[in-house]
Amino acid sequence: MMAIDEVDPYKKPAELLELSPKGLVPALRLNNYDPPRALNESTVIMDFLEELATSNTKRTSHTTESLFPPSSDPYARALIRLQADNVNRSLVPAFYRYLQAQDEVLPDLAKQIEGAKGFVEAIEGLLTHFQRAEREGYTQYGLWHQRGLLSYADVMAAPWLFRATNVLKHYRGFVLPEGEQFRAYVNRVLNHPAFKRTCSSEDLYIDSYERYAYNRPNTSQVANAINAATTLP
Ligand SMILES: N[C@@H](CCC(=O)N[C@@H](CS)C(=O)NCC(=O)O)C(=O)O
Repeated sequence: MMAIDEVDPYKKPAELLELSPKGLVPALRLNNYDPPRALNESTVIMDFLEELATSNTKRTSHTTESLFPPSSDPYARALIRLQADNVNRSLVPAFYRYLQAQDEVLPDLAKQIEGAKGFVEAIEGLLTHFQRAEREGYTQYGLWHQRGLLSYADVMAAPWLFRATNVLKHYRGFVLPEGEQFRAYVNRVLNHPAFKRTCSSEDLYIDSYERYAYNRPNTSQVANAINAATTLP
């Protein structure tokens, strides 16, 4: 049984710091240990939950619940990991660079335009990975397939595509790139019940991301890392 508690990572409550040393979300408390143990880092948590599901259900091969192609096809699994890697190393930093870009003079929006271009390029980079999966015969891990499931890469991409539709729209007037396949993909992923269960209200996102939109100093470890052009925490 798993319970989702919402905490504010910008306030760093003790209950979060106990689980995640830098006070970043997400974090997972494992109550089946005494005393409880914890894990942090989104990719580590995802891998842990996937392996837990595999061992609990004695899954030896791919079932309809897996985030990955079957273990008998390591190449297909690697393609999904490439997609996810692209989200972590390109899409996420491009999202923050765009949102944090500040232009003093209104008609001169050069930095924000550059930020928007960088974010769109990151989306296009992700799409080339989906197209590659399709081209190489793994259509169910491409954009077009109407599978009922989310893949490991979809789970990584969805929060940022979602924030593009509310936070970036609100603060930057951003609209996601056109394209029938891409829009169908975004709709499918963002409306997936499993993804929707993890979302806060749109107002909460807009409120939390205000610090980035105005690049308020020392209000976020992520923002500081983007400003210093170092790796994200
Ligand atoms: N590498 C970490 C990054 C987690 C992260 O940046 N979380 C953000 C929210 S999306 C956070 O907690 N920010 C608080 C802060 O920047 O101080 C992961 O993938 O779990």
